[in-house]
Amino acid sequence: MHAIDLRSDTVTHPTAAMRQAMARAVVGDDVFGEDPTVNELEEKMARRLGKEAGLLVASGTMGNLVALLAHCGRGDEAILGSQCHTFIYEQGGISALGGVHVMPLANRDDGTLDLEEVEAAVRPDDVHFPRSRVLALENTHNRCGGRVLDASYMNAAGQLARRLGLKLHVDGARLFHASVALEIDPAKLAADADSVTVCLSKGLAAPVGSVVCGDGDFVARAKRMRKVVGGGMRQAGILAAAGLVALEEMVDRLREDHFNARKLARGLASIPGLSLDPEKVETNIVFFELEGRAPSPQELVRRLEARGVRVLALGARRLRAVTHYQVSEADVDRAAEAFRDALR
Ligand code: TLP
Repeated sequence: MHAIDLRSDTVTHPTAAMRQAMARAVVGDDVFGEDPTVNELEEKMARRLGKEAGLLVASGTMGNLVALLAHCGRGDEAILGSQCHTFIYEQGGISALGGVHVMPLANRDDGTLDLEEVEAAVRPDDVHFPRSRVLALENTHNRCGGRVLDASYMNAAGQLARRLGLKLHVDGARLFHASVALEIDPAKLAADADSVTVCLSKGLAAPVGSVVCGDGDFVARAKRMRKVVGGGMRQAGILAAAGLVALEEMVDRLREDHFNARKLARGLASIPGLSLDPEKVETNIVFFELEGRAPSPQELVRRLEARGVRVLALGARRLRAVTHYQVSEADVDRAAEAFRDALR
């Protein structure tokens, strides 16, 4: 029986249509701006998000890095969530490589930041302080359980950022998951952002790549940053070809992943020793905690592995399961049974 890999949606393999498109892709040197397939992907993604321009980058991490470095100079400050990917999982790259100071604020349960706290965190103009330059949000919010930040919150955050003279960056690694969950145009979620990173290689199943979108001046600055971190790729149309298929064929089906995640969450919630609220599972990410006499997360991971199910331990008592293209409804039922058996 095949293994059910719920560690992340990054484990998805390219579809047959992607592999065909990659084989046929027309390419050129993208550092010269001459790869027609890259240009097409960047234009289509920008249009889809209601932005002027796009930039293909190697990863979500690189997308956030080049976007934030395009907004900030050395000694500037980024206000962001203490649970966000950029703060926790990107090696502090904006500080290490770009000299950008960070002001982390506690994320609320639903992935949002309290906008009053954001306002209070903005530095006065004083030689003692860094300059507050950008507000960064994450949608969906990974460590807050794939929660969705809705259009009215994004709009309020955008209005506040403009009033305070901050740029708004959105780590939309899973922005399409949010738009599908809310049943709204992704451009509505991105409307107030000065920049957005969207990933092709998570739930959309492309092998490599993210696209950063914003206005033309922003993208020109981000492109310089991409080059200096060694991210200028040559015949990247091979990758962009898969990205175009991802954009055209893989977005609407995300609702299946959301359905499966909710189903998995209900299954897990009924197992003694596991604690979670399935009603809070809005997209494809399910976080849960071990309670009582349950084993350690690492021990549970081992027991599940022996039963053909893979999940990630992401805290002292926390684990994560993520649904995606390669996980069917039947797999989710089987995974819940494996949990039950592993915790018996
Ligand atoms: N997240 C990965 C791990 O790094 C945790 C995962 O398995 O979920 N923003 C968000 C919100 C992300 O979840 C991730 C990847 C990234 C950015 C970075 O993307 P990559 O891995 O392409 O650099």
